Amino acid sequence: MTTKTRDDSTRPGNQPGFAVGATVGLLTAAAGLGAAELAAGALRTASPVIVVGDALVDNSPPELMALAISLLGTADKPVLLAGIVLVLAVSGAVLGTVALRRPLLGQAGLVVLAAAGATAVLLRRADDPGAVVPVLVGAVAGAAALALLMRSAGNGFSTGEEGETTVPAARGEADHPPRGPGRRGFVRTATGVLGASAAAGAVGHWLPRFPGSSTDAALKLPAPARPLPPLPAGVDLGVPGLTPFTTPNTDFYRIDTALSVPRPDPSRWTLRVHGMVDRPFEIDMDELLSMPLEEADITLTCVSNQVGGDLAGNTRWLGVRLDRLLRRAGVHPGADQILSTSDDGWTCGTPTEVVMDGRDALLAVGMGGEPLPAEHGYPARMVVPGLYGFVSATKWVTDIKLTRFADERAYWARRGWGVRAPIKTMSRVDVPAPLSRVASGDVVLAGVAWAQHRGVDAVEVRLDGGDWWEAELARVPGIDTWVQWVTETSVAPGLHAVEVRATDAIGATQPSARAEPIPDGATGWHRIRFTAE
Ligand SMILES: Nc1nc2c(c(=O)[nH]1)N[C@H]1C(S)=C(S)[C@@H](COP(=O)(O)O)O[C@H]1N2
Ligand SMILES: [Mo]
Repeated sequence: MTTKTRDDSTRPGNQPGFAVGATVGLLTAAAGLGAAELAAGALRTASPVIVVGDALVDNSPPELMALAISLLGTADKPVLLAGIVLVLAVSGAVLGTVALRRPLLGQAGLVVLAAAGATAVLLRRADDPGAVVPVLVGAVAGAAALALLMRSAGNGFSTGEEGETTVPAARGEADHPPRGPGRRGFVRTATGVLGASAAAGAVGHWLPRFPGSSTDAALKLPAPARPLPPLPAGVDLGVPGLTPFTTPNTDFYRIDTALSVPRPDPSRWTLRVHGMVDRPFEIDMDELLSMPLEEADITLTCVSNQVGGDLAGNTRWLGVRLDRLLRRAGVHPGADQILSTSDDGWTCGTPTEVVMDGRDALLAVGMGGEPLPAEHGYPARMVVPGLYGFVSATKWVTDIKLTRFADERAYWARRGWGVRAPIKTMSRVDVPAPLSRVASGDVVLAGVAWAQHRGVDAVEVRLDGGDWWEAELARVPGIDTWVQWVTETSVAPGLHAVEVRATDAIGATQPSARAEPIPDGATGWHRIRFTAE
């Protein structure tokens, strides 16, 4: 041991400082998390962090969730999970500091944390009591790491060399034989615990992706019985910076309450259609794929989309018509709600009359020429043109029950969101990008507009609050997709504002009044500013 090290570690009473306590605690938390993750991976059950996150999502006020989605969009999940890990880390640091002085209190704190975690898991996963095992494994690993680290810290920081054997650690509780391995020994133990925790966590994370547990691309989709013609030339204006007409699957926005992506096995997947029907039935993937598949171009939109937001995507879907499945079941009159449930228990209420009115409402199995990606509902999801996703687009769907709005309410309806939610007419400026700089003189203005299942008749633009003029519209394959728009104007150097508004095919122009997304979709004109120089 060098003199320097000795000086640093010789504190009054030879008591390890806060930094050591915090390190012990953080590593205890890391060990617990790593072991839990490993157990969850090995048992193919949910990670406790995810389950606690699910419980938080389910029980958080709808206003908070709306705020999180609109502020963070797709990043809401990683932020929530990072928050949980952070809370655990801070608790660990506090616990470690306490433990160095009062070891029993430290272990008791660990028991309390584990009990809280176990309770959350048992409440949220009542259907799967095995999900509590990773919490217990994590608690045991945490306790072991805590004991190990405390012994090592006690040894390392009681500077018992050359006859100083009589100096006890604080209050004698962390008292250990002073011929310990010293500070370097503590660092070694700490590094070992950290390495083992990280390795366990990484392996646990990687385990569920073993071949056989993940089922992506296992599905071979037959060709559509009624293929659509290729998209008409001219759907894409090709303006740089303008949202492409077709959204690649990898860029498609993702919104859902699932903190870990459900991965139902298509060979075991079934859809049950029941409730207020004459002939309830259950259908598996083979039978579903033996039915005629159709294609439809549909722009999906999230109700949480703010004016100017990007929670919308367009693609060519492939699936079985929902009205065909419902006719097979024979829907009772009065069953005004299609209550669909996903593999992970999320529910969605869709007006029956909308699905049955002849539009291309699909039980989709493919998008963008591929099976649905896991994040977008593999192996099957609903898509209904004209309705926001939260009332129509159930991913990982396994159950469809015909019922009445008066009798049952779906996930978001119970949380204060709308029950019938047709997509509101919306338009957005993509070019110039908000707050960008462009050369003065002629500038191109471009964007997208949508009014699904009504169609967009006109898009108007104005500069700096002046007169509205009509933009040029690109072609569209039908009334269920967005449309690109483009126009040109001439601007002097300086700061400028562009506003846009769309009129649907019924003749209704987007209102200027701003409304928040909750309960049934935002309104208002999108306005961007740019500088010409
Ligand atoms: N199972 C499940 N399906 C769901 C949701 C969900 O939370 N869980 N969210 C819905 C919402 S709010 C929207 S906007 C769309 C988004 O679909 P996407 O993620 O494929 O873009 O999925 C819908 N389907
Ligand atoms: Mo949504």
